[in-house]
Amino acid sequence: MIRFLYFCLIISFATNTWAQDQKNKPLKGVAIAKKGTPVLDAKMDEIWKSCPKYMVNQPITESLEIDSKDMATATVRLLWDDGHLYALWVIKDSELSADAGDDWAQDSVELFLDQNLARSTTYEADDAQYRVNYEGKISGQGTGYDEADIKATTLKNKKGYIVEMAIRTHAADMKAGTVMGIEFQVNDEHDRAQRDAIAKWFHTKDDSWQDTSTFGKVQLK
Ligand SMILES: [Ca+2]
Ligand SMILES: [Ca+2]
Ligand SMILES: [Ca+2]
Repeated sequence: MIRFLYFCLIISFATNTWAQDQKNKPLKGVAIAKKGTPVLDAKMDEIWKSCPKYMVNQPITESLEIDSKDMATATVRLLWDDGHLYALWVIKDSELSADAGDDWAQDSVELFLDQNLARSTTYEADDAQYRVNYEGKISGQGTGYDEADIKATTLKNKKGYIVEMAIRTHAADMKAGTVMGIEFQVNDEHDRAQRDAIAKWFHTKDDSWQDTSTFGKVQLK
């Protein structure tokens, strides 16, 4: 009898632990942004250290011109406050270059944002693509893109570079619980003046620049 009760206890404990693990497990394609305001200096503020980080390391196969193990990858952390979404990128890139003529072909990171989560297949007035190259040059596209909405700083290091960016939001209700569409991308110019690899966080096709329907999501916490 005692053995049976002990057995039941173990099963119950295992089931609860499993349920708890499932509850705490991050949902694929859903990023969490904590509330906080970092200093935009390309250095990791204390608050960043407590944020979950997301891997931008999935190659777009048809755009891969180099071995995927040589491809630039990144981790991204997110914060938000009343008027902004912030992203801290730590990029691993062994060969830094901005020799390519097109901004999107230079060593750079891109954040795609669908502020009203309409998931439209074309860009609407709230949708934009924000890009920062490793030297801190800002560019972007999309119906909702305004260069005045983005500020960023960058710093090179031994393994690659860091980008800390602030995006001024205008179409999202910035409060806990709000969800926006989001995607992250790293462009890698490797050894020629052209883009040799694209790494992404969630959707592994090169169409986030024109279609918001396949973005992942960010939830403000
Ligand atoms: Ca900082
Ligand atoms: Ca939208
Ligand atoms: Ca590179």
